[in-house]
Formats: sequence, C-alpha cells, structure tokens
Amino acid sequence: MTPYVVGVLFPLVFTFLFRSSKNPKKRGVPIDVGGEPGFAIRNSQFPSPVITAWEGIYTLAERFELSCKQHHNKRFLGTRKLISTENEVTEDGRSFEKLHLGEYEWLTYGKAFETVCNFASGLAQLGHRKEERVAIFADTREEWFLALQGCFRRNVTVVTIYASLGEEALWHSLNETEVTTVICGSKELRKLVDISGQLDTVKRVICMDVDIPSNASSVEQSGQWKIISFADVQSLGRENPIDAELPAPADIAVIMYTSGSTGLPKGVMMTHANVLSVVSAVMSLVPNLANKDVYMAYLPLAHILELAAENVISAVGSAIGYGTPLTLTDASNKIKRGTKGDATVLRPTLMAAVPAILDRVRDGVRKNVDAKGGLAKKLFDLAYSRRMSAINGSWLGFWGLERLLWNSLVFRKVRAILGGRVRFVLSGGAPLSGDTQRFINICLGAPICQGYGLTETCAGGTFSEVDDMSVGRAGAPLSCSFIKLVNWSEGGYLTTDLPMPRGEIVIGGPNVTYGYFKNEEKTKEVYKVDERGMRWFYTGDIGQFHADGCLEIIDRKKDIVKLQHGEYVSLGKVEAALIVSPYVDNIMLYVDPFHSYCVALVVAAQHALEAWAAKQGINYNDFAALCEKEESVKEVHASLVKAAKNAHLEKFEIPTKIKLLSEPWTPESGLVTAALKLKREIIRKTFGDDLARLYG
Ligand SMILES: *[C@@H]1O[C@H](CO)[C@@H](O)[C@H](O)[C@H]1NC(C)=O
Ligand SMILES: *[C@@H]1O[C@H](CO)[C@@H](O)[C@H](O)[C@H]1NC(C)=O
Ligand SMILES: *[C@@H]1O[C@H](CO)[C@@H](O)[C@H](O)[C@H]1NC(C)=O
Ligand SMILES: *[C@@H]1O[C@H](CO)[C@@H](O)[C@H](O)[C@H]1NC(C)=O
Ligand SMILES: *[C@@H]1O[C@H](CO)[C@@H](O)[C@H](O)[C@H]1NC(C)=O
Ligand SMILES: CC(=O)N[C@H]1CO[C@H](CO)[C@@H](O)[C@@H]1O
Repeated sequence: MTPYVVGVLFPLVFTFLFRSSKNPKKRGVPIDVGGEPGFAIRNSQFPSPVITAWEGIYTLAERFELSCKQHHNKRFLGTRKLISTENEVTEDGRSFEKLHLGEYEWLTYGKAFETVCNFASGLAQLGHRKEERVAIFADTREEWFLALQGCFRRNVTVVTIYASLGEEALWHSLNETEVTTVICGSKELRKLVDISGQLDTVKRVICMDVDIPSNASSVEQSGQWKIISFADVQSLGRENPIDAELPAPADIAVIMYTSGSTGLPKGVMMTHANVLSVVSAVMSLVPNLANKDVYMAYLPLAHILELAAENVISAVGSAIGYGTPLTLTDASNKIKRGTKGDATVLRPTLMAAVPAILDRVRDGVRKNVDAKGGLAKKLFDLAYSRRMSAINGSWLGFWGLERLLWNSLVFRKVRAILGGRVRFVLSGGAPLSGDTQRFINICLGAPICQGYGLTETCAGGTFSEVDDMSVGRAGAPLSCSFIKLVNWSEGGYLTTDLPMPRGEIVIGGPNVTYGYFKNEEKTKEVYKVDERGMRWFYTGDIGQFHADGCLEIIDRKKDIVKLQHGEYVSLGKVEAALIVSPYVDNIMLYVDPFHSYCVALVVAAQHALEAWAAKQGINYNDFAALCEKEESVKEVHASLVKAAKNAHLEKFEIPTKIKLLSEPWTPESGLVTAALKLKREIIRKTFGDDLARLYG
C-alpha cells in the first residue's frame, strides 16, 4: 500500500506549494506583412526571418563540411550489423522474415567526410555530369545520407523518391526530372528492373547493397545501364579524387516528390538556402541540443521532416543511429523473438515520429496494461491520472518529485521500450491527437513537440515549444516563417471570427520553396510573391490563432464537403472522432453530394473484432468472412455511433451505413501515403462498388 499513500499525500502537498500562476507567455506576435490581407503572426523572439544560424554558412554542403572538421573524431552514423535472417512460419502457414541484428557500428564525422568526398569523386568518374540529376530511391539508411552529401559537394541536384512509391509514380518522377543516375537498394532495384523498358534517361544505377538481384544483370548486359555498388563508387573516387564544386545558396539542392493523396506526385524544388533556414530555426527548439545526443533515424529520408532533422543533428555534431519502423522495438514485427529492437540497442535521446506511429505505441501500451489487469492496471491508472492532474494543475508539478516517484514505479517500463533515455520527441506530418500527446508525454516523461509544415515550405511553419503544456496545437511560427490566415468565405472561416481569427493558412519566408518542377500552372495556383518580394504558399489547411500566438489546425479545405441539404461535413474531423472506436483500424468517410447522409469504409481491427466474436460464440471461417457478417457490421456501427456521440458530432456527420474491410491499408497497397494519410481518390476508386452499394 505504501506507493498509494506516498503517491496521494505527497503530491497533494507538493502541487499546493508550487501551483504556478497561469500567465500565458506570448509565443507569437502580430506583424504587418504584404500580399493578400489577412491576420499574420511571427515568432515573438525573431523580428525578421532567420536565414542561417551560423555566420558565413549558407548551404547544407558548407554546414556539413564544417561539422566534419569540428567533430572529426566523434561518432556520427551508426548502422546495426545483420547477424542472421530467418523465416518464421505462423500457424496459418504464412511466412515472415525475421531479423537478428547486432550492435551498432559507427562511422566518425571524419570518416564520413572521407566517404562523402570519395563518393562525390566516384560519381564524376562514372561519367555523371553535374548538370544531370541523381535520384535516391531507397529506405532510410546510412548510405542515403552519405550519397546526399556526396551529391551536394558536386552541386548535383538530388531527386528524392519514397521507397514505397508505385510503378507509375516512380516512372513519372524519374522521367520528368530526366535522372541519369539512380541510387537505390537491391529491393528497389528489382522495382526498377521491372520498368526498365520505360526508363529512357537512366544510364547508371548505384546499388547500396552488395547483393545485386540476378535479373538486373540482364538489363546491364543489354547495355542499357551500368550497375555498380556503392562501395565500388567510393573506391573509384578514392583512386581518382576530384575537387569539390560547392553549390550556391540559390541552387536547387533537392527535388522532393511528395506522395500526394491525388494524382501523380509533384516534385517540389528546394534550394540550399530553403533547407538551411529551416535547419537553423529547428536548432533553437530542442533544449540543450548538443553533441552528446543520440538520434533515432527511421522515418523516410524522402520526407522533409526526416531530411531536415538529420541535417540538424549533423550540424550540432550528435550521433544518428539508423533503424526501421519494423525493427524499432523488441516487439516489432521483423525482430526475431528474444533479440533486441533498434531503440533498445541505440538508447536514443531524441526521436522524430509521425502521429500514426505514436498512436500505435499508445495502443500497444494500453493493450499490455489491460491484459495484465489487477493491481498492475490499477497502479498504472492511478499513476496516469495523478500525472494528468499534475500537468493540468501546475507546470512545476510536472517536473516535481511525484514525477520521479511514478516514473520509477510505473513508467520506467514504458520508457524502456524506447531504450529509456528519450528526452525529446518531435512529431510532424499530420496533426497529433491530444489524447496521444498526453499519453506519450506522461509515459515517456519527455516533452513531445508538434510541428506543422509542408514539403512546399521545406517543413517550415510552426512548432510547439517545450514548455507549452497544451495539447492539440501546432505552436507558434518558427523563426524562419510568417504565418498568415486569410478569409475563406465559402467554408465559413473568417479572420474576423470570434473568439479567434480563423482562415486558410498561408506561409511566407525564406523557407518557402521555388515551386513544382515543370509545373508552372500548379505553382502559380498555390505560390504567390507579394509586392515586398516575399514568397507565400497557400496550404489549403484551415487554422485558428490562439491569444498567445499559437496555431491550431482545425480543418482542410479539400476535406470539407457539402451534403445535399447544404450542411458541411469535415471528413478529417469526423474520421478522427470515429477512429477512437476499438473496432476501427482505419476509416474513410465518404459523402455523395447527391445524398443527405454519409457512409464509411471501415478497416476492422482484427484483434478486437475477433475477441468480440469469440465472446458472442460466432462461428466464421476467416477474418474476411467475419467482416461480412451482419452482426459484426451492426456491432461496429453501434460503437461508431457511441464514439460520435462522445465527440458531440451532428447527426448528419454520423455514417448511416458502413462496409467492414478485413485488409489493412498500407503504403504498399497504395491506399495511404507513406505518412499514412488516406489517399481518398484511390480508396474511392478501389472500393467504388462497395460505396455504390452503401448508397443503393
Ligand atoms: C474577412 O471577411 C470579413 C467579413 O466579410 C471582413 O469583415 C474582413 O475584413 C475580411 N478580412 C480580411 C483580412 O480581408
Ligand atoms: C550549380 O548547378 C546549377 C545547375 O547546373 C548551375 O546553374 C549553378 O550555376 C551551379 N552553381 C555553381 C555555384 O556553380
Ligand atoms: C518523359 O519526359 C520527357 C521529357 O521531360 C517528355 O517529353 C515525355 O513526354 C515524357 N514521356 C511521357 C510518356 O510522358
Ligand atoms: C526479376 O525477379 C523478380 C523476383 O526476384 C521478379 O518478381 C521480377 O518479375 C523479375 N523481373 C524481370 C524483368 O524479369
Ligand atoms: C485535464 O484537463 C483536460 C482539459 O484541459 C480535461 O479534459 C481532463 O479531464 C483533465 N484531467 C484531470 C485528471 O484533471
Ligand atoms: C526563394 C525565396 O523565396 N527567397 C526569399 C526568401 O526570403 C527573403 C526575405 O526574407 C526574400 O528576399 C527571398 O526572395
């Protein structure tokens, strides 16, 4: 019983003594800007946008070279050694590849610089001219970052492509940018081989893996491509060194293909100055960011969030350890049972994450606690609610002694999942739910800061600060950005709204990119240069500004649709409310403008639905059959209605009919983006018949 007594009495006294007065700090302040009239806010500490945090440094290439000189002998990039690969066969006969991975092997800053220089020379030696573009088409790994820096040293523009991109989008990106050299892993090389007949401009493929797939050699023999390993390019460069040709700040560093939710991907052109301004701004957000930090890298480097983050880490001389989402923890899918996940071995202090991953961590912990039940669950719930009220009551309490108590008693085990040392989590890519933010906050005992930005603004936008304990907001403008809200009258969002100004979010500053590659029309539509020479990007997102200058994302222009009788339904808002149901793994709300009600496609959560079926004594062949059953549909629908009521949704926002699906939506299936956002158009087409039936 002791923990209960200490846990209740002590904190009460403590919280009472240290209750701080709530005087909201101004994080963003209004500013007068040009362009379309609106309500604009800047970071309260920076009167004009930051261009660089380092005197005399204006490109990523210069920043990297300086870091390597400053931190020559420090460890920089780490990759785990593969000990063995095994196939595990499940009860229903499916086979999964499991990895046994060893310790991290580290490259120092000095060694990394040597590799980068050799790679740059080797690339030139291979015959790649610097006006030609290189594409990196691979999962996040050490060689990805090294290749990127290698290209920068030769002023070669890098086209980045998600490893999960489909064939058509892949071919489109490579053809549009006339790429001559592709850098990829052996898995992606197989995809390239399949479309080799259509790749007219590609002349060279650099494979990061040693094992080059056997049928790739047929393409090589036909004389179409030269295939060479990453290591061989380095050796070639070591033997034939060439001087660097460093880029200028306004040169295009990266053309980043976003896996858009509709149509073919668009390539966003970013200059060195663009990325550097964001890297400079993000630097000041992480408290005491220094070279003793260790960063867990596992998000796609083809995403601006990860690309910027790794450049920040290398700028301060910290270490980057690589991993993958499928090997992150001891319990991850691809980790051989009984061996360690990436985070447990690396023990990172910093991480970036997308909300979908954090949601999964939360659900995993909750499930575990529920399964244990009994005293363990009671203790967890008590600890959780105590921490919650401490955060609600006073900021000081959060860091107080009670926190130490609960951390050592309850949350230590949760922290251990990620190695036990995480002190800062950066979340971006999509809005994070308040519930998840708090949960991770409390269980990890680390601040989790939410950012808002887009590829088009080089991830620049807003960022919540470490001492901001509120949830559901995206923070104040970064020091490199101005954020403006403009009227969107059709949607009913005005800058004159009370209690807060609302409107479409427009981002301006040195971070705003040049536009879309070879797509003047689309560029003109969403980028505008004002009479003072500042570039603005129209995001299509709807936001509101709180009194302290922090932005909250409340909607998306595209995701608001009108029903037959004129009511507006915000798809994202409703989906976020309904996904809370334990039976829902994913959900897409659909509205036919010629009807007065909406319907939904629901990917059922297998574990929860099967548990329910077992309780009800329902017989079924497989999960797909269970999803077809009328009882299942009824049960899930009832739980959606309950979730909708809890979230105070309007009647017309609740789907009248639903279709249960048994297969999860993954980036590989093409139904969601790599950041796990719904690709509405594609889902709509794929399940067109089902949707028609729901309205039938
Ligand atoms: C937005 O619209 C409202 C109502 O029409 C108007 O009063 C306000 O001035 C507009 N704001 C701007 C910045 O134009
Ligand atoms: C870098 O390359 C681009 C495109 O090839 C070129 O226009 C630019 O002048 C180069 N920059 C420098 C500093 O040479
Ligand atoms: C491939 O790209 C080239 C040059 O950008 C363009 O002329 C051609 O139309 C593209 N091919 C197709 C089939 O779109
Ligand atoms: C190459 O081999 C893979 C299997 O390893 C196969 O899926 C693919 O179709 C092959 N491609 C060609 C062009 O033969
Ligand atoms: C903390 O505050 C939030 C809203 O600010 C509220 O929903 C929640 O119930 C509060 N929790 C406790 C334990 O007081
Ligand atoms: C590429 C770009 O938009 N550059 C702009 C960055 O911001 C400065 C002012 O802050 C402008 O002068 C540049 O034109």
